[in-house]
Amino acid sequence: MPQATRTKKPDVKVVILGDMNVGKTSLLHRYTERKFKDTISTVGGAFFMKQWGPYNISIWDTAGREQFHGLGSMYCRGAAAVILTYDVTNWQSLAELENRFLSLTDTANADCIFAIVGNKADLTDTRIQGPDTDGEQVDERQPVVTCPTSPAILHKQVSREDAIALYSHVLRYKGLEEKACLPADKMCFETSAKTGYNVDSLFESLFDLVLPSILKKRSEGESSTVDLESPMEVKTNKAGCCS
Ligand SMILES: Nc1nc2c(ncn2[C@@H]2O[C@H](COP(=O)(O)OP(=O)(O)OP(=O)(O)O)[C@@H](O)[C@H]2O)c(=O)[nH]1
Ligand SMILES: [Mg+2]
Repeated sequence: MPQATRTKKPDVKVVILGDMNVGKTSLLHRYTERKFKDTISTVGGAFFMKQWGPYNISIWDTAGREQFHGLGSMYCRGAAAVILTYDVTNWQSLAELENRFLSLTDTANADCIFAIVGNKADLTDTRIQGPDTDGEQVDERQPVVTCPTSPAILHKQVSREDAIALYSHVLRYKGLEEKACLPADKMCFETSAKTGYNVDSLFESLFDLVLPSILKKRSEGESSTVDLESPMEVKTNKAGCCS
């Protein structure tokens, strides 16, 4: 974050949602700090500001734990994009997106863009276990070769087709015509916060896609200010209210 800039107006908001432990915070760390580091389960939420060309994008990390569920719709208010994140080794984490998280996006912008993201892809595919696979395309036709030092391969519980089906469901839930929306192919990602695989590609594709939303908002003259000197971390008390 540039030291010289005391305050910045976020032009647009991107929110990361998903069950606990799917790797939301790790994805944000990977993108913003270029590393995979230890995390503790998020309390409430926290945001990061990203400068994208002349625009400022706030990216909101949210808590997946059920006790913070009530806060989700508050974080989604006015969002231009929502990243619905699951863990490719955990079927339930995909189901939770539909059962628990989708309704939280009711407060997002009417033209909100949705990305479906299957994280922890390194656990199911040795081709993306290397440390420098950021953004690389893995050739699905190549055989998976397990090298003796690779971590064990886990069963992939969620296929890309499952993710695409969820994307269609999201569009139906929003009352949108599939043909008029961004194609599932473009909006379903598999990532690894651990190796960096596809992480830049995810965030940067979304940033490009929300640009029209920024221009629209600017033309409507909306604004809000965030003080970047005291990065905000919203904590909650036991009752789940902001403290
Ligand atoms: N192998 C692997 N582990 C990951 C990956 N991303 C996250 N993890 C691990 O998964 C655990 C949870 O990661 P977090 O980023 O804290 O998950 P979260 O979704 O932010 O969880 P909450 O804050 O509780 O909602 C940690 O032990 C991470 O190290 C990944 O891409 N690959
Ligand atoms: Mg977290």
